[in-house]
Amino acid sequence: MNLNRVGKLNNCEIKKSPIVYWLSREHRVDYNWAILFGLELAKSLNTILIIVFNLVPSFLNATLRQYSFMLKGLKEVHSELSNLNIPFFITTGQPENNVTHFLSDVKAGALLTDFDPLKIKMQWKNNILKVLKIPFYEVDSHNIVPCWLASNKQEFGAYTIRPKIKKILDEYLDDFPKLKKQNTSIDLPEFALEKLFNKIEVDNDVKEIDWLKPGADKAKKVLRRFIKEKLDKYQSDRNDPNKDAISNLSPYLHFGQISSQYIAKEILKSDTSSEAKESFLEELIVRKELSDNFCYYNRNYDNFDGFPQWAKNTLQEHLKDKREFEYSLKEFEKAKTHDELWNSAQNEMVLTGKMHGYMRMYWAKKILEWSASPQEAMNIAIYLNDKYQLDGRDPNGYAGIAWSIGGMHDRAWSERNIFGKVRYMNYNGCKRKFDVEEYSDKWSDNYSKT
Ligand code: FAD
Ligand code: FO1
Repeated sequence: MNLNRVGKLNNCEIKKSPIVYWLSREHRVDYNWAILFGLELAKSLNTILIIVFNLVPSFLNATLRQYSFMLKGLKEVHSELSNLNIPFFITTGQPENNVTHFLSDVKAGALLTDFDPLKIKMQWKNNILKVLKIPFYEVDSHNIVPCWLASNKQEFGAYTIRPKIKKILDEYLDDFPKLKKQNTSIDLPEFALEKLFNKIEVDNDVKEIDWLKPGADKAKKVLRRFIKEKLDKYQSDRNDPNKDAISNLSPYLHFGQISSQYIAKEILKSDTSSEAKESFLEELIVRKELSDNFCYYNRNYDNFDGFPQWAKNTLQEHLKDKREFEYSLKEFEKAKTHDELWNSAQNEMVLTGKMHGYMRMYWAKKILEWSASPQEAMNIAIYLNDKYQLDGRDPNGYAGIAWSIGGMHDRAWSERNIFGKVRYMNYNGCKRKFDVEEYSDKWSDNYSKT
């Protein structure tokens, strides 16, 4: 495999003892480079690979909806790993204690984990690093081009990261080999799904959804349907929330139940126009990898301080502008604004766990327009996004919200009230793009289409 996907986080010497992969972001076996690296390392030392997932009882406002999607997906990972004789353990509680105890219980010779730019993940890793006496490797199986290689700094926008990614993309579109069963005398652990549900401490009022089924197998089915039935119209229809033109792959990508590299390879192989492929891959690769770049190099990805300087200045200058409407978090959450279109987008998210991509921009920009300050708007948008979206709590979400409210990865536009030079969006703009009434009827308060 291409070892550029692996980073070493310390200088400890490897021991001839089991290799432990602490799986956290990539909940799949196929195209999971950490598993392949772990198996190769274990084989070279004549030892075995063991995998552990640490379940935290709460995670960035996630609710039963997202935990259920995640745990059911992990059950499938467990069964696939059992077929390969790879023991898969689940610990519950805080990773700093659990992972270190697990390592000493199995007398581990090295630790691997998934690359993840979120602050909470970096904090977990740093705390473990402080006490670790064995090598600690980080593997990027989320980005096709490893995040730290695509660029060594925060990029200004898609236009600056695109050529950097494209220059080396082909090198990273390699095939994933078929994994061979490993020999182990360790008893394979069970996966007690119900017991895991009992360990989580989350908001049970945000219900599970059933229109999208979790797991790697279902993710591949959703991809196949997208390629067969929707890809050719993606470019023309993707900004129309009334049309079923987008892939719905984001929840699977968020939990690592499918690999973007696998998706890209299937798209490239498909019998579709090169324009359609280009348009989809721009989102899947350039936009998505730009989000990881943003969160990796900007520790303020979730607040006002992380915005570009021009946006901070202009928003600050317009801080005292009169707001015609101002809503509290509760009013936003209950979809009680004066704007039927906004309320419909909020309802779509609350009910289905996935707001259409085009509406997400309108939704977040209106939160800026109707909040006391840009920071408050950020707090409200992140809170709601992370609580209700299946794909929330993700670099794409933090980047999308910072784009909408703080001009991140965008340029200055003509100046106006509240927004200053941050790009504005309005109802009439939506009306020009799609049938606003059809969308509002579908997601208005009677919830009849769910
Ligand atoms: P498709 O159009 O089929 O795209 C395929 C994939 O490309 C997506 O799954 C995603 O990985 C990537 N992609 C598409 N659009 C973007 C984009 N603008 N930025 C980065 N990657 C993109 N995405 C999330 O995954 N989680 C979030 O919490 C999230 N919150 C957002 C909040 C706001 C305010 C905005 C403006 C955007 C947000 N996005 C988020 C980005 C984008 O809207 C979603 O990725 C997309 O709507 C997911 O649906 P899909 O998979 O059907 O999209
Ligand atoms: N990662 C973990 O390592 N352990 C968890 O218990 C866990 C819960 C969780 C719940 C909802 C959610 O959206 C994500 C969660 N994650 C968890 C992290 C996730 O796998 C991703 O790594 C990040 O959210 C995005 O980078």
